[in-house]
Amino acid sequence: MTTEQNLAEIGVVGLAVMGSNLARNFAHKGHTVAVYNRSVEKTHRLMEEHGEEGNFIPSETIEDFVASLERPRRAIIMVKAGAATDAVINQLADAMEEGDIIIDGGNALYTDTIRREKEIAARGLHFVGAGISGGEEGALNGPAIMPGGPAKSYESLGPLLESIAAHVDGTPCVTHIGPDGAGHFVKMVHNGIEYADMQVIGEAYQLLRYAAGMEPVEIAGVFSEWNTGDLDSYLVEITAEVLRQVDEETGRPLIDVIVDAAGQKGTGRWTVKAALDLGIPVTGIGEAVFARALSGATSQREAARGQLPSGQLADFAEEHEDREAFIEDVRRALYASKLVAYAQGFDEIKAGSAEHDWGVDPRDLATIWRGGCIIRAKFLNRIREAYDTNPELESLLLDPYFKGELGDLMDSWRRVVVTATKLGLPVPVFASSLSYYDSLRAERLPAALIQGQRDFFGAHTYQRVDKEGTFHTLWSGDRTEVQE
Ligand code: NBP
Repeated sequence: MTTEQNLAEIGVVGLAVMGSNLARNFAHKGHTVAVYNRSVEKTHRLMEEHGEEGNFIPSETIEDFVASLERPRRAIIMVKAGAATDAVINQLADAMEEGDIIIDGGNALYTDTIRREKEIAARGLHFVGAGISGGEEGALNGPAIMPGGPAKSYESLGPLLESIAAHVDGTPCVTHIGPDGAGHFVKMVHNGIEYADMQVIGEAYQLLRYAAGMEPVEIAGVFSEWNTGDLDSYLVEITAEVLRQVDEETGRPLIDVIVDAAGQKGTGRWTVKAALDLGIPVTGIGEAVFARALSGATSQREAARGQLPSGQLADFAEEHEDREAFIEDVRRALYASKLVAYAQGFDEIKAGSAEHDWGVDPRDLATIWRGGCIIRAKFLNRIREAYDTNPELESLLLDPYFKGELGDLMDSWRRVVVTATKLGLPVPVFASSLSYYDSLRAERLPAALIQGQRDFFGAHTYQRVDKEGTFHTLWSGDRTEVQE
């Protein structure tokens, strides 16, 4: 047990990869940290290996853990999302008192967070669902943090979180996102954007490798070069590292010995499901999630490989004498597709915020995602500027700066999609993003025909371009039009 003089400012429950690193981060910043894990071995290991790094108060029971916290008590849960989180929340709530704050730093589904916030608030406690991005390294050295929950709790929690978050140009990568599930919703969409960003990088790699015939180490050089310009980002940087890696056992590029079936834990899928419910087309994220699923459909791919006809394929060398020009085209196609994916992600956040009345400010996200998190990128400064200029932007793509960029990127983007199609190389996000873009800018969409079909088979009615009202054609009668 602890004395009144020796209480912890913050506590961490769950000392696996994320929790132990987060606890060390708090300790490194001079905070006294209470730590607890269900199985005591992890607590012992943390104390043995890192106990000297700062002031930790380890506990072996949740009651001792709660008693070791100063008031209002602040405890961050870093356990497996789902039932484990519910179990820990209940244990903490039983031991805590009015005004104390429970923070869930795991990757919870935002609807769970909304439910938990209601339940915990009814018990007189504060509940904060906080998205934390940056993986193991971020948790230790500075993550991006997206806390939701009551604004009041941020008064007490904010300075602590700001001290451990990543900082960019002196600004901490954390801010209060909005009530109840806002933080976890925003973290979910962040992960969805991450899926799309990784996929467009993958598509660029695929083209340089299998269209231009470049070796992984050469492509690594291209990505390093790209990382000095508009595409400067953590994901482009680590792509070069992965492509440069040589497998010790075989001497081959590591990329060539990794099975090409991508895993997923669920946040990308959640982003798409939520977007479907909100009616927001996140085509880039959706295609990226499906691309992972297709890559993992190994028996179906095995059955189709070399079996399905390709049709007449073009010869890359014949059509592309200037390899450097093709590489630049691919860079531009990547940039344009990435822009679409971010624009769609921000659309989903805007819609989610409106639906739940969260008041999420897109400028905050562009600011806190610049550091600590997986999608950190220079380009987020531009997004921040876009929303600074016009917080009510209909689409990020309509910002004057990005509109100008797209003007420069368009021809390359179209050429790359055509080339990929002629070579039979899949580019689901490059191609679908271009179709989204062309749909957005289209004078007329075939939706008029769909309305006609719907009216034909189901009397679903339609509106006219030239007058107000709702109309129906008597398709199985004399085909005159009636006004409803
Ligand atoms: P895990 O997600 O692997 O969870 C392991 C922890 O959960 C251990 O401390 C374990 O305790 C505890 N736990 C479980 Br499982 N069931 C429990 C229960 N019923 N009661 C109490 N504790 C229980 O840990 P992680 O990878 O550190 O991630 C923690 C959270 O952070 C997750 O929600 C994850 O989605 C999220 N996150 C992870 C990353 C990442 O890069 N890994 C990034 C961002 C967010 P035990 O030791 O007794 O089994």
